[in-house]
Amino acid sequence: MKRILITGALGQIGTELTAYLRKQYGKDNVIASSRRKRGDESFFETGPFEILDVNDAQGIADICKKYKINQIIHLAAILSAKAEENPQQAYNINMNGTYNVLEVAREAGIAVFTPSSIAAFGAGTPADNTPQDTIQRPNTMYGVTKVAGELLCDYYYLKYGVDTRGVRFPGIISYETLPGGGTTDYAVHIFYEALKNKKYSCFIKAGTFMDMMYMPDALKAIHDLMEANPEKLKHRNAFNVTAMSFEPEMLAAEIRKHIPGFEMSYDVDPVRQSIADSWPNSLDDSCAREEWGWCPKYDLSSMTADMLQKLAEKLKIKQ
Ligand code: AKB
Repeated sequence: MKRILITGALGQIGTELTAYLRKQYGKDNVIASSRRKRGDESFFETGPFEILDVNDAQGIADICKKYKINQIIHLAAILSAKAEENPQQAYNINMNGTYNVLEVAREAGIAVFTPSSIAAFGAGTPADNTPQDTIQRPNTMYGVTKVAGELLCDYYYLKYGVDTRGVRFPGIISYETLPGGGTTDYAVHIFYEALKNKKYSCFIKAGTFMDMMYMPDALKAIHDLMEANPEKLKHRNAFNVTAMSFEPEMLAAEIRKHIPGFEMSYDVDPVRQSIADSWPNSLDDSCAREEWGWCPKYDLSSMTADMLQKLAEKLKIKQ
């Protein structure tokens, strides 16, 4: 029986992953955790919740013991743009948090999923169709912690046999919980502004391509990788995964098919722009497809249609 602990469960991925996994494995088998209680109160009525700071190794161990956890999905992290505001804090949470989770997993024989990111690549990486195995020299603190996290997870698997697994996520687009502090966040904000005001001022320059994925595919990626046959996993901790690659004008044009008067302007943020410029334009995710059957369902057009419909329902806006 699966007994899963999710760290960072109140974040963009965590809130939806908690509900998704509770449907699969039963509500009492998925323990949500976060540094503090915030957001929608109804979330806390859907199943077990614990206050947990990933810098508190003993706290992680205690919760794992209390609930007989056999899988940790370690989502707690500071994202790229926020990490550049306070690199020391980002190092502490992203690096030491991952180390603490791995140490508890080693001692208690727990499997671990840790998301890496397109941020694990840098300016020297081939930008188009970025290969699975290639140069990784990121120049952001977030990227540094993601590469180190990939390597640390490999180490715990090779040295101690901890069942570590992970993917390099692109920007995730969703309507339940807003992302916080990422470079790809424009691709979420744009939908809110399009529906509310029919215009959006974008902080990323036109022509800047990045990989993206709609939330239902991201949830399925985590689930499917954790259920995959371990014997087939050659790249267990850092699978390239993607669903689409676009630049802001392409997204705006797609939104205009549903909201004809939508206007896009630009107020480029130099910090987030330079991060985006250092990331790939598009990933090659063939290893994930071959090794565990990765196959996303949503492309730019189906994601945009679904996102506008679901977000309009949520915001109670008539289209
Ligand atoms: C970010 O923009 O920081 C994240 C990511 C791509 O890891 N969404």
